[in-house]
Parts: sequence; structure tokens; C-alpha cells
Amino acid sequence: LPLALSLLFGLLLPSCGTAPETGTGAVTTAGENKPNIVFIYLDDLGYGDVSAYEAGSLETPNIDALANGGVRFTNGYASSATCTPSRYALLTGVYPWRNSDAKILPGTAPLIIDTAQTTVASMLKEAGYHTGVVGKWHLGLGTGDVNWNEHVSPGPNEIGFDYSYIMAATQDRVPTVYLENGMVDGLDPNDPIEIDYQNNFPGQPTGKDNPELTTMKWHHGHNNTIVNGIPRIGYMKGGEKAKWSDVDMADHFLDYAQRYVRDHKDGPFFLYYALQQPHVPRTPHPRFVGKSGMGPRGDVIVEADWAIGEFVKTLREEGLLENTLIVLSSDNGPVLNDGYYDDAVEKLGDHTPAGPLRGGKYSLYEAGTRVPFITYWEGNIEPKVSDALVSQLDLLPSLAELVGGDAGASGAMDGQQLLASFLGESDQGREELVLEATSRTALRAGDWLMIPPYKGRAVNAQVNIELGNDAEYQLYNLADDLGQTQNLAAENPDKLAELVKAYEKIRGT
Ligand code: NG6
Ligand code: CA
Repeated sequence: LPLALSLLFGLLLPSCGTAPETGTGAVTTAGENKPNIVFIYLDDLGYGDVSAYEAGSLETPNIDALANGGVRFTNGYASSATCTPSRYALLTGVYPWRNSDAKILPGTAPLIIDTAQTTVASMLKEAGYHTGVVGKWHLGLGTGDVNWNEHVSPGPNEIGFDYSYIMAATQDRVPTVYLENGMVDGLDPNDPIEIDYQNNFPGQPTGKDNPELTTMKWHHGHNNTIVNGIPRIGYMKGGEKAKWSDVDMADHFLDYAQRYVRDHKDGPFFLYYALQQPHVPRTPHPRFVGKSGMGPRGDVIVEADWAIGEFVKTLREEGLLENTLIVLSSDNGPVLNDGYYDDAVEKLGDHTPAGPLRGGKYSLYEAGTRVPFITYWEGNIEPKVSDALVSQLDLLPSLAELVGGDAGASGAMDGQQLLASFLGESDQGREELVLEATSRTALRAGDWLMIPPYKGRAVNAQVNIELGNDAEYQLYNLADDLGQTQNLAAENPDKLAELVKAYEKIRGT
């Protein structure tokens, strides 16, 4: 019987337990290769904001070092043109439009990832990794009606992260505090935190009523509770000692990211290092003020680049660079005025945050979702530029392949296993990809991009970005027309029909 059982198990579990002993040495041998994995994820960093992508007046030498020493993807996509949906897809490998909660969240929103769902973190944890997240979260916390003075759960620690040090939502939203493993860092129990997104607390100043108390002026939205002179979205009371210092945020997250690496250097570890720059409010530390000549938006990109350089230096000092796969990308494309007067428009000069692409954050045009996308692994990835079509969705199944992990039920997953492309060994990417922007979707198939008709304004005037809305179908050939200037829908009915059919099949309409 034992023999029969073991034979049975051998048949049922061919990739489990036995494979590592064969020792072929191939990188992709299941379970053999468990490098540390780091996601360096920026917030609203555009395709043209990285000088390796678009040489110009803004210099990002540390990101460039990764881009030029690894694979620099020219067709790498975030899953959405806004934050929450992109982060949802990054961690779960599932298209954000499948989850009706995957929209820009207030600071009080419940966690939108099911605790039973496979995430990059849970997959790696199960494969033997220690897993951590440091930085911006914005995927919701708790089950609704969070009490910020108690342990907040579920959150990152319930979807696969062993360690978390996060800001709950965004820099421009309350609560303006950090949480470590579900507890507000530095909370004074005698000064409890209260949060409300509807009503102010009696007697508290707001950006709307007390502009004289603000050091940064709001342009649209952002006129509720004032913290550190900056008016935010939402109302907050209490928690004085726990409030973060905006200008120290970059140093703070860097410190925690470096500490995480040092504490877990015996590995393998997975760190999701989610920087807050260049999202609003843009608050460079004084030592970066004026460094870009472009005002705060440029200065915080210089600051982020510095932090990334310091972080990579830590990996190097700890002797980990040759054993660490770094993936760097951004959650969505660029925006200049996103609700505060901060000179982003006025001091832009000839810098092009979107590079050659049309649109920006919130847009279905390319600049909404096509972002810097870099993989770097010293000694293991040969430097190259890759035109393969890849999405952040693809990281979960690809990393599962790398480490011999279980990516979960394939039917519940939109990511594709493109490990060879991520390692620079292949130029074969996806055939097609659905792009999302504020709940609207479009299809990229090969070099073609189809946007179905959408009602709504063509331009969001507040941020001055073309959203991609049009009464007619739009069809672009990105190989000839990267800037999406020629709508070819009318002259290419066959191609249009082909894309519409493929799109409707994926969207199930
Ligand atoms: C918008 C905010 C914008 C930014 C965005 C989320 C207003 C008027 N605008 O609603 O400033 O916070 O949400 O950005 O409030 S994201 O990168 O996290 O998706
Ligand atoms: Ca963002």
C-alpha cells in the first residue's frame, strides 16, 4: 500500500517535492530558484518622467541605472489609469474591471481584495518567502467602519504580507498616519483618531473655510481637514502625535524599506516598496527643493530617484543584488495639476511627463496606462530594450513560475505567464490586453488599439487631460502612430470589427 500511495502521489503531484532534486540548474526549475523579489512601485510617474525613456531636462540617474542594466519595456502597462485598480491588478493578477469595488477609494473604504484570493504576496509566502509591504496601500482596510484606535484588519497582513508599514490611502486623504501591522504608528490612546468623509467635526478648520491656515492652496477638491498646512480629502480629528510629516515621508519609507531588507537578508524575501511620489500633495524634503528647476513635481521625482538609489545601494551593501529580482513600475500615468497649486504646470518647461504618448492619468489614451516598466537582476538579466507587450497583471503567474509557486486557479486570473520576457530571454509578450481608466475599458491587440464609444467630456478640464471619450469608435495603429493622432476606425472597418469582437469576448458583453 505505501508503495501504491507514493506512486499515486508521484502521479498527482509531479511538480511538488521531486522536481528540486533533479537539479537541472535552469532558472525556471520549480522551487530551485528563489531570488529575493522587490517591487519598486511609483505613484503617477509617467512614461516620459524617466530619463532612460525620454531624455530631457529631468534626470533620473538611479532609475536609469536599473533601466539600462536590465530589461526596459517600451510596451509595459499598468492595468488602470488610476491607483486602486492598478494596485488591485498588480497584486491579484485579475483585471480591475472585474471587481466593481476597484475604484479610487476614500481612506475609509474596506479592503477590496478577498482574503481567500491568491496575491503575489500570498503566493510567495506559501513558496517560503518572507513578505513585506512598505509605502502606499490604497486598497482599503477593514470591513467598513474602521476604528483607527484598534487593530485594523483585514489589511495587507491578511492577504499574504507578513509585515506591513503603510499609509492607508493617499497623501491627500485622511487618515494622515502610518500603520504598522494594522496598528496606527505612534497613536496616543488619549487622543483617539476619528475619520469622516461626509461631515466635518464641529469647530475644526477646513481648507474651504480657512484658507489662511494653509501653506499649500487647493485648486479642486482637497479642501477638507488641514494637516501640516495642507488641506486634504476627508475630515480627521485627533491622532496629533501620530500624524506623518509630509516632507519626511520619502526618508521614512526608505528607512523602513532598508530595514526590511536588512532584517530579512537571509531570504528569500519579497518587498513591495510603494513610493508616494509624484502624487499630490508634492512635498519634497527641503534638501530636494529646487533641485529639478520644475517646482515640487520635478523635485519629488528627483527625491524618489534618490531614494531608489539608496535602496539599491542597501541591496548591494548587503550582498543581495545578484540574488534579487527588481521590478520597477508606476501605477498610472502622469498628471500635472491634480488638485493643488504647486507650479507643476507653470514650471514644466520642455519636460514631457507622458513622453510621446497621448493623454495622462485618468485617460484611456496610452499615457494613462503605458508606464515605465523595468526588470533588473544583476548577473542574471542581460540589459536590453524589449518591445514585448507586458502587463503588471502578468507578474503573479510569471513569478509563480520563477519560484515554483502556486498562482492559484488559472480561470480566476487574467495574468499570463511571461517569465522569459521578464527575464529578457524572449520578446514574446501578450497578444492582447484590456486597458482601464475610471471604469471605461479599451483593447490593445498587437499594434492596434481600439476605444469603444463613451459618453462624457473629451477633456477633464481641471487636470487638463484628454480622457479618451468620443461618440465614435476609435482605432489607432500604435506602430505607425504612437501619439494616437489618426483615428483609423472609418477606413479600417475589418480591423475595427476584429478588435471589437475580441474585446466583447474578453469583457463578456
Ligand atoms: C482624485 C483626486 C486626485 C487624486 C486621485 C487619486 C480630487 C478632485 N482629485 O479624486 O487628487 O487623489 O483621486 O489618485 O479629489 S490615485 O493615483 O490614487 O488614483
Ligand atoms: Ca496613482
